[in-house]
Amino acid sequence: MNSLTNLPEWKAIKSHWQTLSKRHMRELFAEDPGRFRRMSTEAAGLFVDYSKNPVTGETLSLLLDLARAVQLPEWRDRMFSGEHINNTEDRAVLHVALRNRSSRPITTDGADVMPGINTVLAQMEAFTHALRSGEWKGYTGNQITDVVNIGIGGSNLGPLMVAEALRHYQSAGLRVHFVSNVDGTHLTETLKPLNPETTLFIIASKTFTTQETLANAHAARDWCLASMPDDAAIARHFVAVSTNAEKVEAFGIDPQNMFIFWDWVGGRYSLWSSIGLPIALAIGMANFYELLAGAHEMDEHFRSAPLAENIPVILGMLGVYNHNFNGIKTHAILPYDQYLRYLPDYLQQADMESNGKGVTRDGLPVDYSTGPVIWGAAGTDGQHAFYQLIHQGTQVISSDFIAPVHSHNELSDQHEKLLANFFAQTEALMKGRTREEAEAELRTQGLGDEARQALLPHKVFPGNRPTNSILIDKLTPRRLGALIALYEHKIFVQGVVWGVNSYDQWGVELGKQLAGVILKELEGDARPELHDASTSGLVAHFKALRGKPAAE
Ligand code: G6Q
Repeated sequence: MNSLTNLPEWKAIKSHWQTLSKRHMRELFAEDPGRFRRMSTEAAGLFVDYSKNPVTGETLSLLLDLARAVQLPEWRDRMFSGEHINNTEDRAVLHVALRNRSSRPITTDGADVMPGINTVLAQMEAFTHALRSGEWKGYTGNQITDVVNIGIGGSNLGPLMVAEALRHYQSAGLRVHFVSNVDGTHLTETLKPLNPETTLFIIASKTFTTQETLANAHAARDWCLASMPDDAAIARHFVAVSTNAEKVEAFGIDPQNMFIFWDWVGGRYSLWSSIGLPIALAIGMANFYELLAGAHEMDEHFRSAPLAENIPVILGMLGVYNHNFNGIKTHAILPYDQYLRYLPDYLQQADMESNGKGVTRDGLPVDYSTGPVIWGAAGTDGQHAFYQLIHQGTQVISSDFIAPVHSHNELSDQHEKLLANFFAQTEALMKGRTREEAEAELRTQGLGDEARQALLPHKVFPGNRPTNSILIDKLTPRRLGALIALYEHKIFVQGVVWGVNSYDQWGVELGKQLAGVILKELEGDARPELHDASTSGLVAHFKALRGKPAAE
């Protein structure tokens, strides 16, 4: 029997919720004029309003009691001090060291990791300078104009999201592309407009054994060698980012062109390491350092701010509250900024791969719900698509609304229009629309009694949907770094409460293992006895059709 739900602090929140769940947020706002002031805060350039959650001051203090009961501050300190908190892989979790701009020593297994980190940063800086200045030439003496990052999961989503988020800072002369899917279409379509003589590939893989990445890397090498049939061309057009020097060398990449990182950097937490090389190439090393600095600012806030003022702690505990007490199973990420359109995808992996676990660190099944479903899209597109369900659907969904105060692209009053939608949505989700309000509105439209009564139920909105609002002065590298780090620490907080190891990913490993078995059958003899009837039938059907010409 797991002890979390038996903790007095957990039970106290449960009984508190029984009373509070009968209240509407409208009432909570009406009775407390100081609510916004008290339930909003700022750190590392991010302004966060969490007042539109169904909580009172008492709720927050009960949530912090729970945080203390599960030893959140102690776990946080264990992470920062390099303990092996990733127990199933026996590893430290030190992505915070990668952006430790103070260079304060951070040790794990008795050694300071900072000198190694700074050496790789210097190597990235030199390479970034050489490539962007044109000093680094391709095999035929041409300057590199296109960089293609080949990687998947954690070796793709972070750099992809950040490069897009900071597109404003990218140099016009160097384009960055990302190929992740083993579906040949992804690489083929990406390479179509490119010239091998001016293209550089980054093969990004922590393990350098991932099937999808290696398949794309081999195909990219063939593409290169087709026009420059000399192995020496590979040295000018391929670099690798990995922890596995042996495999990189076996692939044929010169170890001189390899950027290392370490096993204590989880894939989905690795954009701060040399996995961030495509980001640095796209926006320049000075901006990459800014990204790290913003994350470091948030790390310092998380490490030292009192729990009651600590934004990752507050958002993490509110998430637990909404998930486990308010019964909300899905959480939407809604950035009102086109540049942040990959943020929902990135956070989907960060959160769901970290906390989508059904056993505790000690391997005991949990008797409570963990990891919410994370999804979303950039506003206002989402408004014209799925917001309907958030407003009036039968399941309650919580959301984070994120927007910059200043846009990089101020066209007329378009930013005001965008933000008007942002504010209107969070207001509507909180307040809803009562029967009386809906009726009054219908009256103003001059509808007759019968038509009004028929429409009325459809025009009522329950409201009481929790939202957090995050306002960023401007989407700069520094602010983006802080925003990502905020979410990383929020995920950490929730993992500690749920007692899970947020840093392993056995579900991902399973996928890698199973696909390997079936691939052998697709390429050789099918072994129907290995599978259930459906899987065997599908494999056989696929193989039979593969033997015939495709329909035109
Ligand atoms: C992330 C996961 C997973 C991983 C990919 C790629 O935390 O472990 O998404 O990043 O499977 O792995 P490689 O970098 O080893 O190719």
